[in-house]
Amino acid sequence: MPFERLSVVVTRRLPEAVETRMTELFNVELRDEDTPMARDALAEAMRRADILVPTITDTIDQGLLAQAGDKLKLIANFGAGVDNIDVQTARQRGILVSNTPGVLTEDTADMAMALILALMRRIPEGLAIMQAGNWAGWAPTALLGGRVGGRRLGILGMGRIGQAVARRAKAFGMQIHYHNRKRLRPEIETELEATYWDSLDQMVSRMDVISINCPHTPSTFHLMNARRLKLMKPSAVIVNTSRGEVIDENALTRMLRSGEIAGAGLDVYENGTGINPRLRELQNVVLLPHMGSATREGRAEMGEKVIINIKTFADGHRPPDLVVPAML
Ligand code: 8YV
Repeated sequence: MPFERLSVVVTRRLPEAVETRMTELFNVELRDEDTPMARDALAEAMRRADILVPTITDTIDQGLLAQAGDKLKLIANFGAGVDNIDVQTARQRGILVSNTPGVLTEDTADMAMALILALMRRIPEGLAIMQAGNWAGWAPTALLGGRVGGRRLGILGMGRIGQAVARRAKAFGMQIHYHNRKRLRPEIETELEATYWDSLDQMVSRMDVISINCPHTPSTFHLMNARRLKLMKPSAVIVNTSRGEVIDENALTRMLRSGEIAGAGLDVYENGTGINPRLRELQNVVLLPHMGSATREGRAEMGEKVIINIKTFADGHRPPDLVVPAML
């Protein structure tokens, strides 16, 4: 199939350079508006496209896949996480799914570290005082945070991003602990000076900081449920740069309000933009609008990955970043 003829539908505005390159290579339909595509428009796009390029704001479930046209052969997700796509059903219908792993690892890990620092050193509170013109000058007891060095960091999900968080945290003098489906190779554990915990419960109960770095799958949904959150030390904080669904947001909010957990740094939320309003009222949280991978460089590289996946597929080969249900 010559790829010039392939019709590609992109559901969101992408960086200009990515859109330009796609226009040169494919018969591409781009969006003018930068809003999530409505479900009926998405269904329509899936009927007329050979290849769909969605993002996290498109939920491609069984219902939509059932309406897809025979033409649709590849869903080349602009994003690493694929929990917005029913990969299993897509596969059953002969539709391949690819993603963009690897290129947002370092940026996301930077943001996890930024959240840890912001929380522990109370940066948003300091900023708020300065912006309100309320600074009365230095005081020995003002805005005291906790020292980051020496604290125990428990990383939940020690894939590429988890390991990148570990490298950064180690440089800040933190002690690295982790829980993962699979234990890391000994040489990586040695390099990161990381302690493996087979029992997530035991790890959670002993950490000063928890960082969520696992993908959202049926088995990680609410992995940090009310029972596990209760195991955290009252002085501990939790950061999440992965997916909101891994934490029971309502339970977390309750415990932050009651002081059972000291703080939370969140870049992602259980129900997208529908954030628990009580969470927004709290002082001991740092809330960001899912910007962990939002660098110009990262977005350009994500675009390149999408293009390579499409081109490789069009050339009759397996896309390099093919997602197979067994990986999930
Ligand atoms: C992306 C992300 O920006 O790639 C991911 O999995 O979480 C984000 O940082 C987003 O998913 C784009 O679709």
